[in-house]
Amino acid sequence: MAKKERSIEECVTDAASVEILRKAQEECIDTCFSRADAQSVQCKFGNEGICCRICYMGPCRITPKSPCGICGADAATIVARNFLREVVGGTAAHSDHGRHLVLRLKKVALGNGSGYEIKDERTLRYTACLYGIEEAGRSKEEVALDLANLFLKEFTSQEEKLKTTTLAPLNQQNIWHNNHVTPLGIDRMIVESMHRTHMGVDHDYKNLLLQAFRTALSDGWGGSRIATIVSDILFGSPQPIRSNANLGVLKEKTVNIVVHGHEPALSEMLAVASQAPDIIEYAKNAGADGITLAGICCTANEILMRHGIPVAGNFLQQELAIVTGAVEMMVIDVQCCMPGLPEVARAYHTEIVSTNDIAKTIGATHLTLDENNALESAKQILRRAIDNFKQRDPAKVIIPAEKKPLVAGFSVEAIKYMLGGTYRASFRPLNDAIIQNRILGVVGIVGCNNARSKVDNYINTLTKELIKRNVLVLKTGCAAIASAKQGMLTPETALEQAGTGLREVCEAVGIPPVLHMGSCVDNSRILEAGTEIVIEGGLGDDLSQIPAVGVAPEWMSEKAVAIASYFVASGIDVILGHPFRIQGSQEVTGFLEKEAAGLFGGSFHVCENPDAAVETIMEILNNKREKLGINKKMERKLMDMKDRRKLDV
Ligand code: XCC
Ligand code: SF4
Repeated sequence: MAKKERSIEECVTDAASVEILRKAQEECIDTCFSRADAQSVQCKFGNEGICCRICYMGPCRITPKSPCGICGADAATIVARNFLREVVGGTAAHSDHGRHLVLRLKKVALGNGSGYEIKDERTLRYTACLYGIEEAGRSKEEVALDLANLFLKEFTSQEEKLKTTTLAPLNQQNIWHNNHVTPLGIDRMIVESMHRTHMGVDHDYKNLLLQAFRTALSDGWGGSRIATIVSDILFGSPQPIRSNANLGVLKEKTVNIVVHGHEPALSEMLAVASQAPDIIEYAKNAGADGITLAGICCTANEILMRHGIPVAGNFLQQELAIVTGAVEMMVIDVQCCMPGLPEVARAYHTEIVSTNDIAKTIGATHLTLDENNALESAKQILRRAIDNFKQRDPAKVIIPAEKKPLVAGFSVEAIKYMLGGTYRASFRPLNDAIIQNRILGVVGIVGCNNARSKVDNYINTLTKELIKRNVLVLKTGCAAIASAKQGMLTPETALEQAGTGLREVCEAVGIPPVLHMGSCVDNSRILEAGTEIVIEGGLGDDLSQIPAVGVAPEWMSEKAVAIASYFVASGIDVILGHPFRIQGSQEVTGFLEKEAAGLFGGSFHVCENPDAAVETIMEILNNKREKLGINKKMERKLMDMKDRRKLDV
């Protein structure tokens, strides 16, 4: 039975996407939305995690009649193995991205940077200190080389615990130690997990799930954290910066180039190259007014955070950007780039250019970056896009007017600075605001969109309600772009939409109530922020005690599974907008949704709509506040406010 086709308004929320999805329909272009509708009802066994394809006696499925696979694996084993493999997929993606950056840092340190350099020496030296690397009196290259080598060991180490986990609060480290989930080298965690999920190895669902948490920790506190740190060193630590988001950032008279994917190395070079006088000249000679570089997904977040490059959209707008008919080239690298892009592009003049040898797509032009001459390579790509400008068919172009202003760039360093000023940069004012009940807690809303649900709807409904209830919202990934498209990343929004306490703080500090902290690897910044809150004092000894929650409302990728898992293993409760594929086993569900809390202080909660999520989140925050003994003060504060209101009258 085929699923019924959804209306455009059931698929997307923002005006730009509505307009372009309509154009796609009129032009008979298949998109992820129509393909989602065309997929018949999804497999129940797959969805519940009880289909095992791990060996060739199978596939085996668990049914009331056959409660075990051929080898005797029961539902719990099969579900837990599948879950662990998803965590492995996510961890591998983030970490391999991190590894490439470390290798680049090493090249720069050795003097083979070929256009890349150490942009942020302060962060380099600060990081070196964190890891006990001598930096005083040494050149930045010497320090960078030691740091790069130390980071490489984080991937390969066989026996040593992951050093980066020592950046976590001490109590956190003890919790991990006591539960035997402190990760060793990242690569070892991934290989060991693949071994343990092979046919006939680890069958104890709890043992498998603990390994899932351990592997995820090697992502959040390892691969992702390293990716963030090295990106900051090479490309600069983000500072608040203004820009715009949504398809309206594309321009009618410029050559439009959209970068999409995750690794910032090439997009950074393209950002630099797009400003070069010879390139702008080249574009003008081709009859354009200049070049517009815009981003999709996390590449967008990376160059937005550091250069203010506008955002064309999030995950499910990648095809829509092409359907505008105004994109000369889409440059893709790794992760979240749909294999269907070239098919959409065929209807227009857009050229899809893949740039990473580990990620090729049939129908895309593959242009590898010349490692020895990165800037010239980037320029060649841009010239190729400019040459394509003349192929644009004006009759096929519709660029929506819709775009919203935003402020992004909230690295932990930037937040600290905004809160405390140059000389007293610290989280103290935030902790105080939480203790005084002006802010009730901090919620990280992260992750993807999903073509099976209405794009951005859950994310934005939840965000709005939380800031109204005096909760500070931290964002990354496509969830951050969702808020950007709603205009919620501007300080002005605070005045209009935030509750009184949160508004006071945001006004005083000059920040929006929704802070864009970067790409998906930058979820490590949320862990870092939580650590700062713990270290600042007054809100508990580890991340499980602070009033904080993580939410992945519309997630779709294995990376999101890994992220959610390292949040929970770090003691932070995580709300999922739709469940993991674990429902086929009560044991696994019980472990992840209940027992995990006993081990780490946080667990998973499934809330299928934003209203349920708000209630669950407020209850969790309230419980944490109660345990910290800061709720009493809330009553007093509320009384104060009532008194004041009387006076106002
Ligand atoms: Fe991909 Fe990072 Fe998800 Fe967006 S949020 S759809 S993973 S781009 Ni990471
Ligand atoms: Fe079936 Fe066991 Fe093989 Fe899985 S590992 S496919 S349950 S026989």
